[in-house]
Amino acid sequence: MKLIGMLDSPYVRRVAISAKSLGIELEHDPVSVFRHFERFQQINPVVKAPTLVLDDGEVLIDSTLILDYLEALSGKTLLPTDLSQRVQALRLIGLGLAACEKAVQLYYERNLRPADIQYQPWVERVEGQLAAAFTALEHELQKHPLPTDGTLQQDGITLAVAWSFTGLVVPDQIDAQRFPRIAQYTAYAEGLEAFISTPMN
Ligand SMILES: N[C@@H](CCC(=O)N[C@@H](CS)C(=O)NCC(=O)O)C(=O)O
Repeated sequence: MKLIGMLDSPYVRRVAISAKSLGIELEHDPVSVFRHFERFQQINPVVKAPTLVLDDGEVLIDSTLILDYLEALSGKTLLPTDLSQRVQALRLIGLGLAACEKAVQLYYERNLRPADIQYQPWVERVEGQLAAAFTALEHELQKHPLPTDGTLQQDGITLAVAWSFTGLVVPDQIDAQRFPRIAQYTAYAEGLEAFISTPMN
């Protein structure tokens, strides 16, 4: 199985880290959706990262769907089976993915759109949504701290990947004073082998 996409994509990184946590070995091909657009197109005409190419040639997209497949394949899960704990984890994952999406939008807005046609109300809307996602995540961590005992689950992986990615691409949106629990959990996760061996850059 081959994972296509650069690790500076939070979606690719969460799949790569999760695969390691599930004990699945993936071949990794760091094809860029921008710099290697045509090569990516040959693998997946939609050019979305991550793309997972299965051994039989079938092509999957979307990190959450790829994780669904990898969990089914491994017979393991990175989600709690207890329903109320699962709701809590799904809430964190949804907020983490929203933060990734907003950070990506902001990055594209700042780096792909020419400065003279940037639309400030849209930029402010996205910045507000990104801050709202981190505010909600911080609040959740205050209510239900994540374990820092050397283990990793999907909620912690997604949260830490989202925070690190935001710091990489739109660092002005990151404030460890305002979101200390997210920053602290991310520091813990980034110190684990699965994260260290899956660097963003
Ligand atoms: N919901 C998707 C989002 C994937 C996504 O948007 N990836 C970005 C890279 S970070 C991408 O493919 N960008 C190229 C494009 O959308 O044209 C997932 O979870 O995999």
